Amino acid sequence: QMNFDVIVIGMGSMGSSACYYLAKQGFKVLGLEQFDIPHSYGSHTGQSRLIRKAYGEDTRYVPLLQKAYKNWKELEEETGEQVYFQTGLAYFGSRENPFFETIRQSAQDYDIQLNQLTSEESKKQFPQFNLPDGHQKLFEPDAGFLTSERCILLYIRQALSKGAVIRTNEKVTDWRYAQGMVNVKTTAGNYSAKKLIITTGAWAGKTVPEWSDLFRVTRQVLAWVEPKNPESFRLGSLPCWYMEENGFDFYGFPMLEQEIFGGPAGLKVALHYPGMKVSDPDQVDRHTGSSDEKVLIDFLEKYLPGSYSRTVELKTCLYTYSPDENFVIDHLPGFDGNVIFSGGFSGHGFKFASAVGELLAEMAESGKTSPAAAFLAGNRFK
Ligand code: PYC
Repeated sequence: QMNFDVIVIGMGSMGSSACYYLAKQGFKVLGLEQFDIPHSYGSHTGQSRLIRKAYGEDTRYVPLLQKAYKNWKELEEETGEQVYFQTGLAYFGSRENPFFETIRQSAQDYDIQLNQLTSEESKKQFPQFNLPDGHQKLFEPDAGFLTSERCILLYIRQALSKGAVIRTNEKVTDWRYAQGMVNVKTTAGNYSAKKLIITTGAWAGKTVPEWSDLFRVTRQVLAWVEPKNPESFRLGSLPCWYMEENGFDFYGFPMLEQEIFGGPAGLKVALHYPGMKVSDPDQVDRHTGSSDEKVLIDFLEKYLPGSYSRTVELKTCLYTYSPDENFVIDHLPGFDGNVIFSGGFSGHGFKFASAVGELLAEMAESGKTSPAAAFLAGNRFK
C-alpha cells in the first residue's frame, strides 16, 4: 500500500490545481482520476470558459476572483503558456434581471472597470449584435476566457515536475477514515494518506454518500457553428458575451483558431440556463440532436445576424448545482479536519480553479478555512 501526505480524488479543474499547489508546497501528493486528463464527461470540456470579475452572482466572490486572476497569471509566467485571453465581456439582459445590479455593485465595491453602454454605443462597439432597445448593456474590459483543458494539463504537468504522482483511468471504489488516516481503494490499488481532498465535480454525491441528495447535476449543451460571415466573429473582433432573454441565459466566445486552441473549429455558443436534470453522472445521454441545437440556432439567428450557416459540433458537459448555487468548500464534518471537500460549482466554477486549488492546499496544510471562503461552508444547508 502506498502512503502519501495528501490524496486528491478527481483531476479536473479544481483537483489538478490543488495537486499543483500541494506539490509546490512540498507535500507528497497522489492525484486520482477515473478517466483521462482532460476528459469530456465532466465540467471542463470544450476549449474555453468565461472569466469575469464584476461578479453578478454575489459580491463576496470578488476577493476569490482577484486571487484567481493573479494565480492564472502566475501559471502563465511559470509555464510560458497563455491561458487567459482578455477579450472583454459584454453583458446584455432585461431591466428586471438582478444579476446586472450585482455586477454593478461588485464593480463599485472593488473598483472594477465596467462600462455602461447606451444602445447607440453598443451598436457601434458590437455591431454583430441585434439587441432589444430596452436591454441593459454592460462591458467589462478585464474579462475574457480561459483555455480550460490547457489549464488542467499545465497544472498536471507542473505538479508532476514537482513530484506529484498522478494516476489516470483509476476509479475510486471506496474510501474510509480511521485513526487519523484515510484509506482509498481504487480499481487498481490501495493508498493511504493523512489527508483527503475530494474534487469529484458531478460525482460528488457518489463520493460523499451523505451528500447524495444535496447536489443537482444538469446536462449542458455547447455548440460550435460556422458563421456565414466569419470575419466579424473572430478573436479580435467579437468579445466574449453573455445574454439573458426571457429566462434563458446564453453565452459565447469569439471564433478561435483550431491550430492554436484545439477543440472544435467555429463560433462557440451555449445555453447556460436552464440545463436538463440528470439523475446519475454515469448515465448521461451524450447524444446531441436537433432539439439541443434548435434553441441555440434560433437565438443566433435572432440576435447575431450572419453568425449561423451550419453546425460544426455539439458537445455535452455537466453542471453540479448546490441548493443555493454557491460553491461548497469545507472540511467534511466527522473526520477530524482531515477530509476536505470542494464541489457544487453550479455552472460558474472554472474561472476560480486557480484560487480554489491554492485554498484547498492551504486547508490541507493548516486545517483551517480561509476567511475569504467562509461563506461557502457546508453547514449552511443544515
Ligand atoms: O460562469 O461565466 C460563467 C459561465 C457562463 C456560462 C457558464 N458559466
